[in-house]
Amino acid sequence: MISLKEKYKDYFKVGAAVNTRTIKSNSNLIIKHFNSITCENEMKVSSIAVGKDQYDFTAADEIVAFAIKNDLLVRGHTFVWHNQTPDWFFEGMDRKQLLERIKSYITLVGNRYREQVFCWDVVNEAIEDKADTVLRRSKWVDILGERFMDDIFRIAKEILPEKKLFYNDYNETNPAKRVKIYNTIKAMKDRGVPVDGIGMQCHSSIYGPYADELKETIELYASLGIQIHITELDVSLFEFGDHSRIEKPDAKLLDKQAKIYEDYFKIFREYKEIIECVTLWGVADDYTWLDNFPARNRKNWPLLFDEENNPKEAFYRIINF
Ligand code: HAH
Repeated sequence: MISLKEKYKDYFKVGAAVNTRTIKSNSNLIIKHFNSITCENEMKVSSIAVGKDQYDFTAADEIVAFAIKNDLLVRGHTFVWHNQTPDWFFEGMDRKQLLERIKSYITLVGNRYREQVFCWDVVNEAIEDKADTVLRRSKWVDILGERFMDDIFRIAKEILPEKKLFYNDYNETNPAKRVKIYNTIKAMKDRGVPVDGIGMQCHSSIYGPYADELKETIELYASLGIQIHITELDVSLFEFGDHSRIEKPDAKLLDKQAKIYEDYFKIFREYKEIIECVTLWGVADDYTWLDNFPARNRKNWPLLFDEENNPKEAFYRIINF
């Protein structure tokens, strides 16, 4: 069977989110089909900065060693986020102190994985979903101020000048949200802030967003003269907010999913000049974060390979072109 990364070698890198379990349970698939990986959780601040001046690199090191051994690149995910960052990181910090703290954190982690990590999600999900606000309220904004992303990207560029630095977000095709993302990144670029690309997470479902919405969004972001990465692609079988269950997906559902993947990848190929990397948020349906989100313990089947690690209809549709 042809491999994804082979098929797409003239288009973009193909990546998958992994963790310390899946690099074992899905290792054959990862090695055969992908040339980039992202740590699902292991490079998040809460995984590494386990206590004040206490760092645990065990899991991230294990995954990076797997990447080195198998010649895979790594997307770094993520430095600054309102989520999965311990409270003590902010406690008693004024602006100057927090900037110092994040600077030494980025230095420590950025340097440790310098060889293998080719880009970083420097800031994750800073834009608000609700229509009336632009910036999401967070400790970062509270302490550093409205232009905290300027500071963070400048610091990251100083430490990691040779790496591509990304702003990453979800609901990125939503018409109101994408304009806010566009305006924010545009204003940063106009101020000379070193942001190299936008990460479109692409957590989707068979109910959308559809390829035309994706295309409009890619066009909009690309007009900023930056790169785009698809960073967390998966296609849920449930509409967002629907917490119902199914026993096993039937051919009709899997066909709908395959059609979404097919349409998406057609667009991705069209924009290969600006899309450098397309990453799926998992490897195979035997493990996906969507088994616990947004409904706990509700099985989902959002990826290209099934629970037995065999290719699904979606896989065939994206390699047959
Ligand atoms: C992403 N948030 C995060 O970037 C990633 O780090 C995490 O492992 C999973 C998903 C997505 C998200 C969403 O789709 C809906 C609401 C909040 C966050």
